[in-house]
Amino acid sequence: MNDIMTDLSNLDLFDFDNIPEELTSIFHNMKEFREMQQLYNAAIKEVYTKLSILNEEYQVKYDYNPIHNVDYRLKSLKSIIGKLKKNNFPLTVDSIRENLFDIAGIRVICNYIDDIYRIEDFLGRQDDIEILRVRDYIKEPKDNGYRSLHLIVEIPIFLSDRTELMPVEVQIRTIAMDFWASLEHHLKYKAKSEVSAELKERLTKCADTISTLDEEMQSIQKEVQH
Ligand code: 0O2
Repeated sequence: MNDIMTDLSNLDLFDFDNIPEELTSIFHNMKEFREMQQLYNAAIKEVYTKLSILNEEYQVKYDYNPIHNVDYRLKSLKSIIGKLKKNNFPLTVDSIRENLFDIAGIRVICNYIDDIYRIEDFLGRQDDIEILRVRDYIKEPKDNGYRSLHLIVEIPIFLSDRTELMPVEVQIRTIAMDFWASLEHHLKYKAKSEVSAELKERLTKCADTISTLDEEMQSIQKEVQH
């Protein structure tokens, strides 16, 4: 697992001399926005630490790591604004807290499918974590073939004068699912020209192949363990 680091800025893409009228509410409350970012960052650290402890416990007890690696990110202000606008939510700091649940994001990459549900179960058993939402795109893949388990979990952050409950989006998937999602994301957002229907179809077929591969790897791994 990679080391956790802190980046509370995410503001470098903004031209502070030319802030559009509609965004003045957020920018005039920049102190509040930064305090909110700090809370989300703390929430990422808390969940990350729990996952590290689980992985270490498995390593010591069973000589096995359910987690291959963990990535995390704070949603950038640019994409926060994009999502608020897309959903017609007010462009205010309060609206971010009330309407968006993926400001803090953690992606857990596992070797095997069983590990994904092991991690969900582990998070659900934590006294201080509540699972607010589950979207299982493994049992019900998206039409394009996207597979991943998405959880919104809520974790308390203990501050000097109060406790804040913060949501974190946890995406859990296998290495193979992640491999597929990276290419699909790249095609969707980065490809300069329109992606052809033929290419999309090939990618969806790849998702099915990857799913079969994941199941077969899981089955072999189970037999080896026995
Ligand atoms: P980014 O930059 O990854 O953060 P919500 O607003 O959470 O209620 P949403 O956004 O539809 O509704 O939630 P969902 O379905 O749980 O998916 C959210 C995230 O999952 C996306 O974040 C992606 O990271 C990932 N994801 C979902 N569908 C796909 C897909 O078809 N392909 C790939 N590659 N990733 C997917 P964002 O919002 O795109 O932004």
